[in-house]
Amino acid sequence: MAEIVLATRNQGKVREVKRIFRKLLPAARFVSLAGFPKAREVRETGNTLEENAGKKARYAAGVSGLPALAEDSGIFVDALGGRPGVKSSRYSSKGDAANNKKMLHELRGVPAGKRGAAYKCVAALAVPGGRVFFARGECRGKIGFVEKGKNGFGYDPLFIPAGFAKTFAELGPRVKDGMSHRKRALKRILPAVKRLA
Ligand code: ITT
Repeated sequence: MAEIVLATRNQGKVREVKRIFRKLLPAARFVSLAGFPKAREVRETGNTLEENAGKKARYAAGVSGLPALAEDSGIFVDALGGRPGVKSSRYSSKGDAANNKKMLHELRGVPAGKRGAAYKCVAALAVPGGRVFFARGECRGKIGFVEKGKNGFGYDPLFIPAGFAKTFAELGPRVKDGMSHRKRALKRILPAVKRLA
């Protein structure tokens, strides 16, 4: 099977994408974009997850000459009108810990029944000089009142998936991978990945 460039700088995503593919398609082989000296950071200027995922995948395929898989994701909070959404990684501009603090601060006084949220992910697979395939995944849940748990990354200590009473950071990788926005998007893009073989 052809090598695929994993076009992300987020180590939490790298871990999850590899873990999810180990189950979905064990033959898939990933290489890091960091191994290509010409590769630069892609500015996420799009207003949608699709735009940013497509931009990152196209750039990585161009600079590496290999098929490239990228994803753009975020957390969309009902009580915040869908924010931080596509801007989730830059919400506080000070990293994951500060993002979580800011979210708790913005949601102070919001009752349990109104703390609904969705993680969303768009995966994009670009073939050098060819087309880009897209697939979307979502996972609904709610935002807790305090950070809990040590697994995962980003907003996981705050995100309680629907049907559970614990956060993704408490539930751990098996539960998260069974239902996450990333797993759902990657499962849907699988046929396009298999056609690369
Ligand atoms: P790349 O663009 O290099 O892939 P990034 O961290 O900038 O890395 P995004 O722009 O897609 O990626 O931002 C997604 C943000 O949404 C990420 O930084 C997290 O804060 C949050 N996020 C997405 N999926 C998540 C998950 O499964 N668990 C926790 N937080 C998540």
